[in-house]
Amino acid sequence: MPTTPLPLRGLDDALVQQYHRDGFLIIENVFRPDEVASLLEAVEHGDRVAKTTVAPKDATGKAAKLAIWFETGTDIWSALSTNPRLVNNVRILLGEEIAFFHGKVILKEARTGGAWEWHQDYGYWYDQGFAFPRLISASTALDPATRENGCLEVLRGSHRLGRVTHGAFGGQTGIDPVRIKALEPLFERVYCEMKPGSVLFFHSNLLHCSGPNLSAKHRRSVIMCYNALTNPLLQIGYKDSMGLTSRAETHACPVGPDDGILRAAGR
Ligand SMILES: O=C(O)CCC(=O)C(=O)O
Repeated sequence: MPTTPLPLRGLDDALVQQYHRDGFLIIENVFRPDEVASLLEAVEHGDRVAKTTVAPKDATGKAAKLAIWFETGTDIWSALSTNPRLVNNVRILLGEEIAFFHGKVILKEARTGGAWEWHQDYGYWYDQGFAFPRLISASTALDPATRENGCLEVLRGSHRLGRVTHGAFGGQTGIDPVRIKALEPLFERVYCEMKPGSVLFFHSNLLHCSGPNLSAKHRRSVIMCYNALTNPLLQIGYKDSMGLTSRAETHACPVGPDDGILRAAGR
């Protein structure tokens, strides 16, 4: 699908309108090859991914592996989550100041990577207590993302449905497949094929899924999620499967230096 190179100073009004219409936006060349190489090095050899990887099963029993964390820290992942090319553009898209929520690396490895069932991120985050769906995810491709290796699939404009009920389907939290079948003809299904360094910004109510990776090529990506700074996290007694309550920073996400990723990698 056609994508857009990042305008020098950030997203312009036409791209913001496109985001509000479609619920997502793919921007090419946000990160350079040396930055992507540094992030992949940290995926393969860094502590953060090694220590935070979990592997929920998909409907067929394949592991949908991801590493997930809730604090910014001081490493290369912190440099990515505070990079102005993400933070400032998320601020522009949400139209308000933002706080860091969490980061995660999707590890969809060759031949073994599991699927993600149809869901909205706010289907999960509503239950965690976020009062409004004023949250955005920014997914950066680290490997080429293609239909063959299980790229993200979205229903264009589906964020306008509002939050849809989620339940336990296919071993994951997701939307009832019967409802998805009925909803799908209302929207265009878009396969988000992306080059490394491209970023997909998407609304927390956008319906999305991704297939298994049956190909010989890895599909790894890193997703930074941000909450509007004034979006309350309600204390409603939510606990995750490990008994932990939900967390989100309560201060504005810092804006780091543009070359922070390379600096953190010692390049
Ligand atoms: O990137 C993927 O394959 C799935 C990620 C996803 O669905 C999510 O983070 O909500």
